[in-house]
Amino acid sequence: MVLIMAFACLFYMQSCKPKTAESAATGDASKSYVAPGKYDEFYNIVSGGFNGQVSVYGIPSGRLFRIIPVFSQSPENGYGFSEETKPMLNTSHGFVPWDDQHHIALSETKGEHDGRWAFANANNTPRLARIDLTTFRTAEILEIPNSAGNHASPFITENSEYVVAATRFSVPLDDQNGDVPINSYKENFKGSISFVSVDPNSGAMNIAFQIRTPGVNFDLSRAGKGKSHGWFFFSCYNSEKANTLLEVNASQKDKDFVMAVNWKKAEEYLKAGKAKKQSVKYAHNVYDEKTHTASSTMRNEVFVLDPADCPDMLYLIPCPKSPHGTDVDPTGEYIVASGKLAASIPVFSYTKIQKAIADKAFDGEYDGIPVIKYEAALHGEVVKPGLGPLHTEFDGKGNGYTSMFVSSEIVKWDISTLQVLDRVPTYYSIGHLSIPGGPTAKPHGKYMIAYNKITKDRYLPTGPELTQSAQLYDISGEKMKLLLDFPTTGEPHYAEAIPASMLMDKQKKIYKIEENAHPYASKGEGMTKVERKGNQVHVWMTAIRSHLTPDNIEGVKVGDEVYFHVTNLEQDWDVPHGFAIKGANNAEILIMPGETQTLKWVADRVGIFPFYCTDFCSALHQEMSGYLRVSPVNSNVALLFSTGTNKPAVSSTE
Ligand code: RUQ
Ligand code: CUA
Repeated sequence: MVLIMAFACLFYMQSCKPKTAESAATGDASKSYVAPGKYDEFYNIVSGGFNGQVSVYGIPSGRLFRIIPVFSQSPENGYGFSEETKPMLNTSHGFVPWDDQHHIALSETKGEHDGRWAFANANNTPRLARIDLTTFRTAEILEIPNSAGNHASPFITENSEYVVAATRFSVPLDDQNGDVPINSYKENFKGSISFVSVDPNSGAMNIAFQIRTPGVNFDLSRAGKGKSHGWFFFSCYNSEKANTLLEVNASQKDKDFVMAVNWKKAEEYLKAGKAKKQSVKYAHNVYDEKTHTASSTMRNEVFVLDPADCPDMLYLIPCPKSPHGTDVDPTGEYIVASGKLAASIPVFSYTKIQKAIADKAFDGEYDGIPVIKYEAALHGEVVKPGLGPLHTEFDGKGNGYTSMFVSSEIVKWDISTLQVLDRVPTYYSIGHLSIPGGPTAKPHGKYMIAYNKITKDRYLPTGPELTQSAQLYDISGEKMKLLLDFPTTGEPHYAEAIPASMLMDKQKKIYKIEENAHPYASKGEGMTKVERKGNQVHVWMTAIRSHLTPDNIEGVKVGDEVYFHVTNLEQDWDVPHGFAIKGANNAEILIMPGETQTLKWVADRVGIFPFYCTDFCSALHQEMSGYLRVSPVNSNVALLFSTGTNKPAVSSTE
């Protein structure tokens, strides 16, 4: 054995050097290598943080496939800029073109990924979005009333019955006078948890009910599953109800709480008419795949359950030191709570929680809600796991993996014995981590991805702002192994990963032109035209390799609002056309095969304005262009349009 080792050392010198990060990574590079023309094993759907978008990477390669615009305008494809998609970003505060996106939840059936939708949160102006995983486009956005800082969301129940959102900041309720002294926090500020139902066929979201809670701050949470299906576990901090210098004042108490919500019970109370109707204002935005157009509707009421009217619906479990995340293991029995400042990780037992409730093993109340005795709910603690535990994912083989922000590492531990089994460094300051299927009842395992907060010295420097980054680990063996660093776009927070086989065969390739129900669609070049309605000029335009119809437009006058309704006539996969015109001060648009999109453009001066296709679509892409003539306000140039024919010349000074 010694001989073999010595031989191996001689042969592979670097594998016997002390394990630096570099050697660990290069040693396993082949495991993350996806050869040209080969597909990745997983889609990794990653939050974009302050870019308000969601991005999609391949695992194990770390290659970036797509940036899905969700809560921010996208210059890449005109989302939020085109007339059709602007309503997606409408809110009760008006048009909000940029938000902060932190968490992802993939739809589930029986606790397992079903590959239908991804849900995403907007943190700042509280909203939930649903992304269709056949188009990788945002299908729906729902604003959340009575919320401020929609950080604790979205979390999904076992059959996607609900996506759930809890408020980060407690505030006075939307229908109350909010003009109160900030130091009246304890009297006037309330928390809120929203249960948003998901239509099992269409995916349509609707706020089924809200639960009014004490004025704590909510953080990451999980639905129960398996035996704990019907329950929800929210981490909460600031049980001190501090309203200033939270870094000190919200860390006074030794323990905050995990709030256990019996949502099946809440449903019963709702049915029994216990909820009160509250008038509020929130936007509901839906993208219609047939008209290729979004609509925004303002809604004005929610149903609210008050725990005072609903006994046995809420319980609190003490949890050390400002918990940031609560995670439920694949069996649904163990609830792992991570206190940002705690020196251990408490693991609660669902069975024990139920017994404690039955035995009334309570330690008094907090705002009228029973507090279960810590020891009565506890399965045990992971002792000395590292510093700053944040989030835990599972491999389905009985192990938990917890990210440690302060000590920059991931710790693997055994759920039943609570023994630490392994630890690996992350570079640096890991926030979330993701194991494919990690939050489900059936993790796919194999890999683990770390999403880091600091990258200093890992990549070529790019001025004051460095790239954001993720790291890929192999978790198929007993020891975790670092395979790859890959940069990400935006700040990655939470992410989920799903097997490629669940999504790749059901991708939408084109929109059928005959199904295009856009009111300004031109389903053939013969339908193109230009029409004036007052100072609005509507251009019914088509795009097909390699010309735009019409490509000569005259008779537009200074001050006119010109609407280019461009229909892409292609019926082939991967042949979008773009449209841009000089001076456009919103954006360009990108139109998928069979789709119609509209760019609004205002004629601000006399002259000739070229327009062209912005997507290199064919050998004659550079020829895919045209001209628009703008005449003075009082000119009598008639509206003319054509492609391939020269109309008789008209002078504007006649
Ligand atoms: S949080 S780093 Cu925005 Cu998800 Cu825990
Ligand atoms: Cu169409 Cu370039």
